[in-house]
Amino acid sequence: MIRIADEVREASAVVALETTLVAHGFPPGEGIEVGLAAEQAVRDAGAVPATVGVLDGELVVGLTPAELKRFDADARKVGPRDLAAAVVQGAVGATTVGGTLAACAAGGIRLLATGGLGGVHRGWPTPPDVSADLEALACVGTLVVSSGVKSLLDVPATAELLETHGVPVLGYRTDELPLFYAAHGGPPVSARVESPAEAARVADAHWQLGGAGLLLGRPPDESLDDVEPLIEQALAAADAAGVHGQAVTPFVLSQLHRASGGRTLAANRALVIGNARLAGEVATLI
Ligand code: PSU
Ligand code: MN
Repeated sequence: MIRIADEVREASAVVALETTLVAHGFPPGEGIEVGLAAEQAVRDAGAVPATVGVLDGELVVGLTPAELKRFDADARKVGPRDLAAAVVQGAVGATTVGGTLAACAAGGIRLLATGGLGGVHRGWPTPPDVSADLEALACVGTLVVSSGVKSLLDVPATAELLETHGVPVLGYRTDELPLFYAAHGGPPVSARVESPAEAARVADAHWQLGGAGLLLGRPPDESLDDVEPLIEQALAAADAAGVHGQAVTPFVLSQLHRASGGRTLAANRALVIGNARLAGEVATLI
């Protein structure tokens, strides 16, 4: 039911990569290219990438490039609740951070890289939408490297919920939780770290002390500081179109890519690759 690639099984430093951003986070074709570039960034840092997805009745940990190409916009978005049905029904299942964390638990993988974590949607409790990423992170002993929480969400509420779940929120050379496209303006992190080695030591200590998941927030290299009005427009458009549940995040991201003239697309791509590289660096030190 779970297939772990030989290279992943044998490596000492592994970074899991998710496939929801590949299938649903970018325009057709571009997501696969971003996924392959993230894999290369992990390798450049000296670690082995394990891209995760459901394919041909198995949860695959370490997709080949040819397999990754099958994760297009027709793929199911697969969170923790969706894994079993996707496996049994032979679906192409693009795993979210939460779904990918289940594979990390099965494969003993200590690092995961993504663009932005899911979280509490704006306006909670209407809709009562909280990403399953948070519950998974609370349970699985993996360090997730992201540019914080996607800013189309209620980021301060998400940070509070992470505290409730005992998830350390580390800032990579920053005191503020990055806001995905923007470096500044987020809630305070629970601790700041200055190097991959320090992040690795904190994660290791957290696990020795009985903790589970951690978040390491890396600010985007180039901060987009004028996206908030576009986010508000995109959320209103989602509402007007009756988009809800799992479809909200992909809908809003693609609206933003269009409305920003591609600037959010370029930023998203760069931050995914940068996060993969940092995760690779930390992985070699754990
Ligand atoms: N990072 C990106 N783009 C994405 C995601 C992360 O740059 O599309 C995905 C991740 O897979 C994350 C998901 O788990 O968005 C959250 O979706 P939701 O809000 O429906 O829980
Ligand atoms: Mn959701």
